[in-house]
Amino acid sequence: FQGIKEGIGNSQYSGRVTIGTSGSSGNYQMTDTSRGGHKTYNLNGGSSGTGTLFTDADDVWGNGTTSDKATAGVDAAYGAQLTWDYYKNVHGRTGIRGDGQGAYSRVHYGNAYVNAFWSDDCFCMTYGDGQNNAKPLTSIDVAAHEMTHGVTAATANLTYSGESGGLNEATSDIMAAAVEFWANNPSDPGDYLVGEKIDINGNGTPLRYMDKPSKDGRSKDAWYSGLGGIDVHYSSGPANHWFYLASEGSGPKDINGVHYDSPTSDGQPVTGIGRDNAAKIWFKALTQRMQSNTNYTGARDATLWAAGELFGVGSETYNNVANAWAAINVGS
Ligand code: ASN
Ligand code: ZN
Repeated sequence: FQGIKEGIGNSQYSGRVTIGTSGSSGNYQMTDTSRGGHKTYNLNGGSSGTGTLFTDADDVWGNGTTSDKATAGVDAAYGAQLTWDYYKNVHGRTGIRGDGQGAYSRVHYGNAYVNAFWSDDCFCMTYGDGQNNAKPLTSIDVAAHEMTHGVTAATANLTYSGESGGLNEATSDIMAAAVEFWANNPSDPGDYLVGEKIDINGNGTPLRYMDKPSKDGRSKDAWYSGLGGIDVHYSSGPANHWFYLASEGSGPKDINGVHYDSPTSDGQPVTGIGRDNAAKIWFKALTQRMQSNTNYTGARDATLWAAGELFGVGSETYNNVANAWAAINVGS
């Protein structure tokens, strides 16, 4: 019997998982036939082309460490699979473009490369191996972040500079958090941190914090007139903060063993609407209202429109969404 398979993957960050594969005994491929044909390739240190498709004789992939090149492939394939399933099951979107077509992933890009990226040109995600080639940037949240750049490009197409660039970055962080919570993987439970698994700072701290973005030393907690002039990975801060506040509300809170304490710029408390509602509102706003030049004020308008459509104008949820914007100094 040849066809759609469920392989076993020993990942680096997410424990033992199942991944969609194809083939038959003695000759399996890391091709996820049930999710648009998504393929995972081994660049093996290269920086162009696709390298080689991961293959395996027994459909058991990776050993949970970097000593097996397939391990990073497992994490990347698993992240892409979760993100596919999240968009399909939660938002009714099948594939990045909504057309059922899978993208592809490339791992082991370059040497000790400490980044990952989406490219619209190849319609693919690429992952470096991190410092000392020891921490591939293939955690669930990073994969979901990169894949979401594809969704943004296919929808609002937020220009990657100025305030729209910050909103583009925030969209990737927001959906990454949503995917991670939705996945509910015991080895990598959901949080409002970005990149907590890949130890990018070498001291165990995450790359970004959504409850209080300024904890990274560079991101902004609230909108200000110069926001559009800073790097998009820092001007994302206020929108990430909006998502945290809209989801969970202000004040101290512990979720899955992580402590959060989210301040508001206006000093007024915010009541959360729950992250599922906040994610639905953001997705609807992104795909139906935001455009390439949408700024923070436009994002507020778009989410309030979405909240009105989903929950009613002037509903409690609608008002809480507005309060979360006021808490990051957008609107009042
Ligand atoms: N990993 C980064 C990102 O997705 C790459 C970049 O700066 N574009 O934002
Ligand atoms: Zn990004």
